Amino acid sequence: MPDCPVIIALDWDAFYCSVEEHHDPSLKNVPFAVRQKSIICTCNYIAREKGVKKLQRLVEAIETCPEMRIVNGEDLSRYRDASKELWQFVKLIIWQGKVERLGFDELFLDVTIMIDFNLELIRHEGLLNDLDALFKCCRQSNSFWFRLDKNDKTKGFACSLTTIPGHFGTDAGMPKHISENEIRLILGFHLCEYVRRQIFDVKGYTSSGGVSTNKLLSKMAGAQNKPNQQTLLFPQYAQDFLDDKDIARIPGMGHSYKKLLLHAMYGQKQKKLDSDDFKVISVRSNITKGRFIQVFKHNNGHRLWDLIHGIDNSCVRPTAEIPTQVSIEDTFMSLSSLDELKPVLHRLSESLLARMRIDLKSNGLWIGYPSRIRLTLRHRASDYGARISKSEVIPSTVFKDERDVREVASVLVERVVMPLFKKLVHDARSFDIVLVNIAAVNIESSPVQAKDITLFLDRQKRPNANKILNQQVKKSRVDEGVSESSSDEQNADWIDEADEDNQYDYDDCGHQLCGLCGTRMLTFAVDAHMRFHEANNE
Ligand code: DCP
Ligand code: MG
Ligand code: MG
Repeated sequence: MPDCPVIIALDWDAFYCSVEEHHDPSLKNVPFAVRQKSIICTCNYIAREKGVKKLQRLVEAIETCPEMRIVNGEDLSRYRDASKELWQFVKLIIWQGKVERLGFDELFLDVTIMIDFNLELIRHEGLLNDLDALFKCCRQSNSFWFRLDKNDKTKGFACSLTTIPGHFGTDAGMPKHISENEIRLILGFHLCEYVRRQIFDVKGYTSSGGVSTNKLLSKMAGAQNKPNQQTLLFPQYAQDFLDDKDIARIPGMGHSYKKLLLHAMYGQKQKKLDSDDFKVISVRSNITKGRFIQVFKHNNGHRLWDLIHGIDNSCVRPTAEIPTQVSIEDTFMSLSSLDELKPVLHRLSESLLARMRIDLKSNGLWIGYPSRIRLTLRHRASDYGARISKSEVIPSTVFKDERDVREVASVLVERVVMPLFKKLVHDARSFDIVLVNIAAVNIESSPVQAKDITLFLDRQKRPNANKILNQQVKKSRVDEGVSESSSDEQNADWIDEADEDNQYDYDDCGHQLCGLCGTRMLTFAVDAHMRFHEANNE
């Protein structure tokens, strides 16, 4: 059997609450929730014990637990900064920085090379010669020094190869026959515990962890036991583990795909279904692969079919230090006049600039230089999800920190955003806009681009800069024109969801509208919110 990858998934416990507790320690040990508009986006575990639920309406949550304290969580800066800090901390432990961020509070760690190295050490100690015998020996005798540094023997931690520091994913427990792959996963499980302990000791955050052979299985294993616990899932038990789960829990499936699928499987009889009919086992046994794939468009069928069988070939893609774009977005019932539109453009531009100063600066210096500003709109009359965009070279004034954000935002609106709007909306007297997104794109790590932009802005004085500009314009044509997007497509591939977040693609208050109840929420949290609806329906 080939060597299996070893993947750790981490999810911070009651993340926004933990961040708030760091800010205000008086919140520790009392029930409290973080609110965004009229919804509880999360609550601490003390509140959960009293019956409060994540994504509950504020009014209902207060009825459930009147003594609960409420913290406003509409400004996401604190959460974003804490999320970045924790990710960077974990990256220091994991070789080659193989750490991918998913949303604010989840990480995937590919620790395969760390495990390979340590397995070799175990081999040298002769411990792999008779694995079954090893497991029959006294536990204490199997103490192993897990090395965290190839060149420094002193950096590491002690662990016992036959001890499982947490839960098994299924009741089957340890496999009967132990091979090297089981030892690899056990080592990964010890590493997971070490990383979680370090995060707690140094940063004060608790987390839940999952260890298995791919991202899907590790993530789902991690969700099995919370908070502050970890779960190990051996791949031979993956199908049993998945079969028992509600189909909507498969990342990328979500509420809308589940509905589609159930309709294809049971047609109008759906009302009589019970929760067993929603399980993965039921889907696998009641629909053929061909029919399953037919139900989903855009090639997602193949991927989802693989996922429900525990197959996930997607790699852990280390998240780049610098995002590929920073964007701010908001949705509206209707924007149909310039009087309504202009304040919106100012507000979004201001938020974008503030965001850029957080995401693209480190230790007071710019580390990412976007070369263009892109405006994206959605008209009410357009097909569902159709967006139109155009971009323009960024003004150099954006990088002048000494200037007030409001002042710079006015320059941005006047020089770039309004002209882009006029290009996109041919008749500025007649429009009906439901979505506005302003983004800083084509972000490079080198300031060379920014110098080029300065040259461009002064090109009348320095005509040679036109050559550089033309090259930039050609490059940027790629992101112009019409781009299609719908919530289903965004949910279609959970790895793409991670990409969205890597792009730091946030709306103004970090919200998106739920199509079912109109609640506003973070884009990456839509799936969890849909599960909330679903739980209520069942
Ligand atoms: N979040 C949000 N809106 C949602 C879902 C989540 O704003 N619809 C935010 C609040 C959470 C954070 O994202 O703190 C992470 O989401 P999780 O689902 O991981 O929830 P928690 O970390 O709060 O709790 P848990 O301990 O269950 O992971
Ligand atoms: Mg969490
Ligand atoms: Mg999470």
